[in-house]
Amino acid sequence: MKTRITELLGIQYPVIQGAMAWIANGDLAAAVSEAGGLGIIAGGAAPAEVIRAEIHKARAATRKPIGMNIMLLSPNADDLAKLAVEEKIEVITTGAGNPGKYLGDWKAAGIKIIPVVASVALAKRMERAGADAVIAEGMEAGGHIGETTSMALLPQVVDAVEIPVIGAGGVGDGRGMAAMLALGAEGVQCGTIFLTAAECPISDKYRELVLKASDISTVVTGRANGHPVRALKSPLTRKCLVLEKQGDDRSLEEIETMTSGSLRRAVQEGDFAEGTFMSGQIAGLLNEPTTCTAILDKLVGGAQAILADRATRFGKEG
Ligand code: TUI
Repeated sequence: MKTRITELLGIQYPVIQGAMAWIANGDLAAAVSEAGGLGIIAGGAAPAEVIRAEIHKARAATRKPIGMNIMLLSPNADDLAKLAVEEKIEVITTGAGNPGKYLGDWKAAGIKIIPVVASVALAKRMERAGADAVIAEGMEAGGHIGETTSMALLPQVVDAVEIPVIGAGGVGDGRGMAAMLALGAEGVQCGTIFLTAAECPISDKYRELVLKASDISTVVTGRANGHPVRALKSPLTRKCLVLEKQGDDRSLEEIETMTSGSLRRAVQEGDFAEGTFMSGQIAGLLNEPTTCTAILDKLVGGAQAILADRATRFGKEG
């Protein structure tokens, strides 16, 4: 499948693996890139030297392009921005903010820049600043999210910019990918689906929760402090919502204390009581453990079959 995204990035399939802090390491990124998509190493809140080691691991495992994500709320974002240039990363995606101040250095280094946006306004600003593409992420996604659904956001971003748009949030199989393409996307970014891959380094408990999830298994916490985060319902998300309702300063401080380090506890320890198991709403569709290669083949093969079938049934000749 060829689009401006496969051309821009030099990849076989227009599928980008979403950056998931503590999860998307060099092994996962290399597995996705080897399978024909674009693997992304998540910077998260990690120090630069930890991410440098992950980049080296990925480079040893694949010669294909690798991306890195910079989460702009990270205290280490400046260091990671420099690291990407030093390590000659091919593609940078950004999340949770406006990467404007870094764009000049990254462009000068020849890095392809693809910010994640949750609004038309930021998409336009990123295009003006020289971004190569944008990822429009709807609130179906896991982790830190905006307010607008993929269905509504994507066509509005597509109409607002000339650069290619990648759709994210809610893609779990070929049908989701075909829907994104129908809305004008030239590629998709998927995170949650990769939690079911054998190459994904998460605790057994995390994987089990994703595979057992239903359509109503996720919830959004953090709206009260301005950082909404979607995760699977758990004892911790329940406590957060109670405290958010109380809304006083002490309750909000208590949330900070309880959630600090909670993603790591979910990923590495499978700690159901005190972990945050970030996930998109599409978890309910994912019921079988699989591999990166099978995920990409099913996504792209499924989307192609749907689009070919629609052309036959709804096309002029059909
Ligand atoms: O960034 C993500 N997903 C994430 S980051 C993360 S780590 C975290 N943990 C707790 C609290 C906050 C972060 C977990 N998941 N996705 C990309 C994304 N970016 N979604 C939404 C946005 C976004 C939102 C507002 C991007 C820009 C923005 O406004 C920027 C501006 O200044 O206009």
